[in-house]
Amino acid sequence: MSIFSDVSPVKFEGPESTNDFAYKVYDKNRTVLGKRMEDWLRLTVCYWHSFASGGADMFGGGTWPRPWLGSGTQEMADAKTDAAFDFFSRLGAPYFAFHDADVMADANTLEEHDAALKKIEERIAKRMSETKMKLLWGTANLFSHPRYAAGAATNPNPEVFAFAAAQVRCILEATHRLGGENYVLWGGREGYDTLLNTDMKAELEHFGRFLKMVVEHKHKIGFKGTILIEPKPFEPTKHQYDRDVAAVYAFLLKNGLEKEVKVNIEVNHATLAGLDFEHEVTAAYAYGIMGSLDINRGDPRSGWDTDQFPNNAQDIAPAMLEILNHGGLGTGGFNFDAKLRRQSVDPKDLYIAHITGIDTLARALLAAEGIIKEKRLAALKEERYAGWSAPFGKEIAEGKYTLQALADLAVKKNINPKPVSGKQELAESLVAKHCKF
Ligand code: XLS
Ligand code: NI
Ligand code: NI
Repeated sequence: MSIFSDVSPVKFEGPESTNDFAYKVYDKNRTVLGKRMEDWLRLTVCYWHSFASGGADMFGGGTWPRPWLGSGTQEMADAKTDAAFDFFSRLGAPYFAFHDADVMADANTLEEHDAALKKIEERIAKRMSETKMKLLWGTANLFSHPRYAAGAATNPNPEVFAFAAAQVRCILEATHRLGGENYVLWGGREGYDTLLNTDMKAELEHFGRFLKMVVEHKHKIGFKGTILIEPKPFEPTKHQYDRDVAAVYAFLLKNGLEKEVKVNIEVNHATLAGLDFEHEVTAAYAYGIMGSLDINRGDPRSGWDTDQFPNNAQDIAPAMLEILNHGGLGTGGFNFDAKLRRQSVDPKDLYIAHITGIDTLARALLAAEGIIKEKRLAALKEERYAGWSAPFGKEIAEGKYTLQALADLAVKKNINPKPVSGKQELAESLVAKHCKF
């Protein structure tokens, strides 16, 4: 029994249902383009916003009843674990994700840290086998403790770098033992507040070194999951080095890690970077580094990481289309790195938030299926690029011409290409009409 025990396991009841605690669209066994909804979405509940936080903001303390928060004892960590798994198993999402600090009792030294994490890992493993929950990813919190105020891997002090290495070793190994399918690094404070006191070149080199050590260790322990970097442009730092997918790709290339590390893209981090979510997803596929998603949105006007649950399928449909066209996320999933609003003090609010988010993803999935089955959008794109599949286009792309040879040929043939419609309005209408569920 926990504060989340009042709701019975959430079931699919269909679009006509008026039950707030039922799925209207998410039907895990429904087949979408040959794959079950559950297998496309790989839905994930995050630990930190829902169980390890009371909803405090910079203007006031926590408001949500989370009786285990505050003391940091083993007893309270155990109670938190049990409540979290009670919620997970009733919601019916198959995955969860956590930071080391979210789950464990407080520790003062690295030795205590190791022991406390191992202790709670036993309980998590037991609850996982009872509930059949799976771990999408584990991660280290390398940004909350005061020692990380100037970053972890990019800290001016190598001892902080070493402390972070010790922390990552513990949680990477725990993630491996718990069958985690990915390991995430979000560089919360890997950036700067002012360049006046920052050696950017050195910090970037240290950041690269850290990542190489993580990858080496992953192979050493035989972890088969994917290592993911989560890009974000700023907050808490003024500038974060892994600001977007393109910056991460450049960083990976520079360090020879482009085949080893992928990205965990968060919707609102894209918004904060001034990019569309579908831009980041499309870029990640184009660079070959698509990994996983944090599907929480922001508020386009606030400029903050407000971590809200998604509730608009049409916003997500273009990215979902890209994901379906690539056959899904591989080891990745859709993680709700999202939190309730501060007034949502009823434990049941957490169910409503997740159910709405999950139904929104299911709607976007069905919209993408409709767009693909209709084939018109794909045909529009194909037609637009048709010249590149014809012999002349192919020869250019394959490098048959030098600039001089191509210029000579263009002059000789007196080519004079006419503008053609990009059909943007039609493309947009072909998406909108499928967002009807
Ligand atoms: C913060 C990030 C964080 C990561 C995990 O903005 O989204 O929650 O997902 O450290
Ligand atoms: Ni995130
Ligand atoms: Ni975030």
